[in-house]
Amino acid sequence: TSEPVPAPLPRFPRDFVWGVSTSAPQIEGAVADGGRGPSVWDVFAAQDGRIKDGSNARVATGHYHRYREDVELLERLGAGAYRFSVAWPRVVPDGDGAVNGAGLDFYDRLVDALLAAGVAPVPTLFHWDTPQALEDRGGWLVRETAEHFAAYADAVAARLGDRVARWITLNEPAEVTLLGYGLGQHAPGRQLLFDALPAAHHQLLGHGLAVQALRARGATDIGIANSHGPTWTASGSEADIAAAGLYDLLLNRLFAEPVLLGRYPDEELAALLPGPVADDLTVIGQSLDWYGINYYQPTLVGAPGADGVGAADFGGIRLPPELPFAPREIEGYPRTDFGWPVVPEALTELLVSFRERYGDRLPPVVITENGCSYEGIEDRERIVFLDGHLRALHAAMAAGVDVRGYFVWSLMDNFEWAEGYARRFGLVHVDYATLERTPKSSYHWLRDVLREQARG
Ligand code: GBH
Repeated sequence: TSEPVPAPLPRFPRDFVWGVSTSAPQIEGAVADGGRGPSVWDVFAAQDGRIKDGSNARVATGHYHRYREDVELLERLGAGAYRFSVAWPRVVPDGDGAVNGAGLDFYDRLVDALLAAGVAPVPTLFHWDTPQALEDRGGWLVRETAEHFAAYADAVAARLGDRVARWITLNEPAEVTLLGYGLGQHAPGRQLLFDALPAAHHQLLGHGLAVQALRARGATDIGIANSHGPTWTASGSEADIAAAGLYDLLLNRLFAEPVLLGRYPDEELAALLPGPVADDLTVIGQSLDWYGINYYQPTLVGAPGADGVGAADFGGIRLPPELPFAPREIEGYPRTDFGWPVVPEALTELLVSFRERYGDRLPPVVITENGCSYEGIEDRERIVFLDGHLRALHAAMAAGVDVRGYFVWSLMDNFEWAEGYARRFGLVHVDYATLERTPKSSYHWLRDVLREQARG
C-alpha cells in the first residue's frame, strides 16, 4: 500500500523480555469446567444492565479448550514470555476451602505447553476474579480475604514453582478499588466511594502475604502489575492543582508508595484505611525483584465544574459529580476506538517521573500491559500505537530508567469487562461466533520486530 512503513525501532538490550498479556476471566470461558467455582465477574455479568452488550464471559475466547492453538500463536509470534492469569476460583472454588487439583491441572498443562514452545510463563495470581464465596463474606473489604489469597498463592506455587520463574501477584488493585468497590462499574458492583479504601489496603496486604508465600517456595523473581499514567493538571488554578493532586494520590501514589516505600503517601488518606496498618506496611513494602506498570494514557484532571462542564469519561465511565476531581477531555491527540487519547510520550514522562520520585527504591521496571482498542484485522493504527510506545519506552531507557521488559495487551481480542466484546485489544482477531483466531497486521508486524531485535 501507499502507507509509509515505520522505520526500524531502536535496538533494545539483548536480554530485554518481549511478551504479550491476557487474563483468565477475559479469555478462558469454561466457567463450570474442572470444578471451577463462581467468580464475582460471573455473578456481576449475569445481572441486568452491568455489561454494555449484555454479554458475559462464560465462553469468552474459549481459551480453556483451545490453549494449545493459542500457545502455537505465541510461538509463531516469537514471544519470549506470556503473561496470563491463574483463576483463583479454579484453584480454590469456594475461596478458602480445599484446593481443586483439576483446576491446577489446567495451568500445569499450559505451563508445559509454553515451555515446550520456548515461551516463558509469567502467571498473575489475581486479575479481578475473586471467588464469589469470599465476596459473600465481604471480599476485599475484609482482611481475611488477604489471608485466603496468600494460601491460594502457596497452592499455585507448590504446583507450578518448579517450572515458573517469574510471578505477578496482583493486577491493578487501583481499578478493583475504584471501579469495583468505589463506583460499581466493575464487579462486585459496590458504590462505596471513599468507603472503598479498605479494599485497597487488603489487596496490598494480600500482595505482601503472597510475596512471602512465594518466597517460602523459593521464588526469586516477583513483581506486581499496577496501573499508572501521568496526571496532567487542567490549569494553573489552585482548585485544579488540588484536584489533580488528589487524583494522582488515589490512582498512582496510593498503590505505588506502600509497595515501593513501605508507607502510605498521605496521613488523611491513611486515616480512612482499616488500622493500625504499621505492621502491614512492613509486609506490603517487602522488596520486589521488579515493578510492573500497566500504561494506557495520561489523564487530564481539574476541579469538578459547576455543571460538570469539561468532565470526560474515565475509560468510558462517567464519574459521579460528588467526587472532588473531574477528568477532562485531552485534546490534540489521536484517539483509539475506545476514545482513549494516544500519547506515547506520556510513557516516557511517567517512567522518568517514577525514577525521580522513587530513586533507588524503584526496582527494575517491566511494562506489564500496553495496548489499544481498534476494529479490524488490517489494524495499521495498532502498529502505529505500538511503534510509538516502544520508541517512548526506549527514550525512557536512554534517560536512565531501568526497564527490563514490555508486554502487549493483548494476545487476542477478549471480554473487555463492562464493555463486553465491543472493544478489541488483540494482536489476534477472534470471531466470537466460531472462536476462529486470525492474526492481525499488528501480529505480523510484531513478529518481524521480534525477529529483527533477536538478530545481531
Ligand atoms: C487494563 O485496565 C486491564 O488490566 C485489562 O484487563 C484490560 O482489558 C485492559 O486494561 C484494557 O482496558 O483516560 O481518564 O479515560 C486498564 C485500566 C483504567 C485504563 C482507566 C484506562 C482510562 C482513564 N484503565 N483508564 S481516562
